[in-house]
Amino acid sequence: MDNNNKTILVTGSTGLVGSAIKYVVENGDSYTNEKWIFVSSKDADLCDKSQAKELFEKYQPTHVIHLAAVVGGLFHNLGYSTDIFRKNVVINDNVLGCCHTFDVKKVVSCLSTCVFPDTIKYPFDETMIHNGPPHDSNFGYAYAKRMIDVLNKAFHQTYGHLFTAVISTNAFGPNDNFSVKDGHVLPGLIHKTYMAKCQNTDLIIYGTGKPLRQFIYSRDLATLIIWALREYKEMEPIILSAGEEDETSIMEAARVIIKHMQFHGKVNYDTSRSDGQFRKTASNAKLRRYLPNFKFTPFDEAIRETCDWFVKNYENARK
Ligand code: NAP
Ligand code: GFB
Repeated sequence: MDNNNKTILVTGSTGLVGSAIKYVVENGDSYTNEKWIFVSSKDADLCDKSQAKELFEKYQPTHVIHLAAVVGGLFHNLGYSTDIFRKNVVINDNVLGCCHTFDVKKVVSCLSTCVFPDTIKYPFDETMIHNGPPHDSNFGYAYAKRMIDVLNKAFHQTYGHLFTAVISTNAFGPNDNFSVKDGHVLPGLIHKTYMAKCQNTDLIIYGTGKPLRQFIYSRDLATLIIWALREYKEMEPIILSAGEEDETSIMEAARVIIKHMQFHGKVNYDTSRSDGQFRKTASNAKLRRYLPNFKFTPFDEAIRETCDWFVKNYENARK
């Protein structure tokens, strides 16, 4: 363990991933030499360079976990690519620029497996990020995320900084955005199943249900991001994902949600809606070389916890 005192600033900490990091830290995964600071857009609008600078001046972080971003599921990405690209590029430039100015020792930013090209061989690995255009459904988000990798390399090449990134698969868990319009598939389906059950209506699943995803529970992702901050010394990114064998179809994921929500009504597929990228299978071989024994929460258990959280927190959940 590194015994130097650390002040760790977590941007985007009111979101799905940030709140999971807070949960993990507050439930025991914290060292005495670590001071954690969790911030959101209420503390500073990171699109605004001067607000970003004031935030860094105030907290003087030695380490940063950078999560703040405009984030959404497939249908949000299809509708708002301009806003998503422009805001995320500005947020990332402001945050990494401040990390440079304020001499931050280490930064871990969060990319997504949608950064990978659409047409390359599976599984993706960390060397393939820039090997071709991303899937058209989320090119704005994907290109903005790719630029974090470019900035990390540039800061390393020019100044020797250790600014790195993790690449997460589709995450879910408590405090997710359960908006049917803007959120990701699992929170969207949990919300829709809850409504269909309450209103005695059919559940409509978008698309064919055939696309495949590797889902990750936000609390597992949080544990791995904290590990990366403390232990991962490479500037090159690392994929944080369960194995390829855990790839699940949307149809199967919906079945697990329906079981835990105890929904007994009819299920229909709206095939006029986009399927998005068919698959984005990522290799976790690099992660397994570092952490061969890390245990991911079984999908069934993580979905049960998330459904329970949503029902219990329905009034205040983001939706
Ligand atoms: P989220 O739930 O939508 O949370 C986004 C966070 O960013 C919130 O805390 C929000 O603050 C903050 N934020 C947004 N705009 C901001 C601004 N202009 N200034 C300051 N803060 C701002 O997102 P998430 O799912 O936790 O995602 C966190 C990170 O993981 C993102 O970088 C995302 O790209 C990455 N990631 C997510 C997934 C996934 O499936 N969710 C997968 C791969 C990678 P407020 O609450 O104050 O608005
Ligand atoms: O999580 P999601 O919205 O985004 O999942 P991606 C989209 C898949 O789920 C498509 C199907 O195949 C949809 O047709 N689906 C079925 C639904 N029902 C629903 C529903 O009610 N809501 C939603 N949202 N989808 C995102 C990227 O891709 O992955 C982001 O767009 C990000 O940029 C994220 O990288 C991790 O998995 O397709």
